[in-house]
Amino acid sequence: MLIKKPSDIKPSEITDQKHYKDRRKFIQAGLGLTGAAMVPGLWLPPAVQAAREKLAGVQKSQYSTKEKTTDYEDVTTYNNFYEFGTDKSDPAKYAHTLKTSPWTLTIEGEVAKPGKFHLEDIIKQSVLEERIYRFRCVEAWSMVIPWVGISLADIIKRFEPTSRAKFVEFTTLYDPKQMPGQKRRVLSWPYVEALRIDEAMNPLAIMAVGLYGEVLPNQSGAPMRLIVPWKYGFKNIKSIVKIRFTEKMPKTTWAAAGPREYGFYANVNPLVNHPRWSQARERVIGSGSIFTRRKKTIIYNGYGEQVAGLYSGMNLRKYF
Ligand SMILES: Nc1nc2c(c(=O)[nH]1)N[C@H]1C(S)=C(S)[C@@H](COP(=O)(O)O)O[C@H]1N2
Ligand SMILES: [Mo]
Repeated sequence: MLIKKPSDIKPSEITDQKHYKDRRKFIQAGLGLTGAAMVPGLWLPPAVQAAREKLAGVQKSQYSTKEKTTDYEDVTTYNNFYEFGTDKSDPAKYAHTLKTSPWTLTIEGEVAKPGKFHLEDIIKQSVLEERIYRFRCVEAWSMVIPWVGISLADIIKRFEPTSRAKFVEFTTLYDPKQMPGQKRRVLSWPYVEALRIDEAMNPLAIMAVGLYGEVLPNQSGAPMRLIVPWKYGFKNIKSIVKIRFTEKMPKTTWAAAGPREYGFYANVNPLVNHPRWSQARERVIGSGSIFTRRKKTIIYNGYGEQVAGLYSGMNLRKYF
């Protein structure tokens, strides 16, 4: 399913790809660098990424917003993926060192059917849907992104969680060779995120394997990342290798790094500010204008109808 038909590949795409790779090798050879070396300040074309592959058989979804989507260029060059550096432009430049195939997903903890699975097999058994979702980073910027995803609930059910499974924990790959940003201790690696199991089973929660109808580019969290559109961006963990079902609330990377700044729930809420900035408004990322568009942030990022019930009776200032 992830394999592109030869007829889909334009000859120009192949030559361009080769050209860029050769160019990169040439630049690096001149500087005496090896393939994975990071060169601050040296511009390298984002097209070092793998050839873009179309995903077949993607269905439309009733959960998609009709808002205008953020340009592909912005979605794939303005990223947070600290495993490849902390600048927004770093992931597009450096994430090509991540090898996304083959990819093994390990299922552990409170489930009847734990094990190691080939991601290809999981995807083959799944319905792929286009889900156009609003995306709101805790840094108060936002995008609208046409993901291609699989219902997280559908995936979870296959492993048959036990009655003790109260939380679902997700872990990103740890491999400093492929993810050079992990050589610096900007976060405690590997990146870990988690949801309460009822949040994970909500129909809005998906595992994204693509965007704009194509295989997920590495900088966007290939080959599979979590998307929970009513929560701040940092919950949307990328390049997942492990899903663990637990009875106790897992320790998550950002909540551990800054417990007063990043809560476990991280539900988008314009009334609960970050200690260092307001969450009332958001900067809409988009090209084509020198003016920065701003808009009001909506509670649960506008998905309250589907998710508010998960938090009824909870104090949202305490459980932020
Ligand atoms: N493994 C991993 N996942 C991650 C991050 C990260 O640094 N590492 N950054 C998070 C943050 S803060 C945001 S805003 C989103 C950014 O996703 P995008 O680059 O696809 O927009 O990814 C989230 N998932
Ligand atoms: Mo973020």
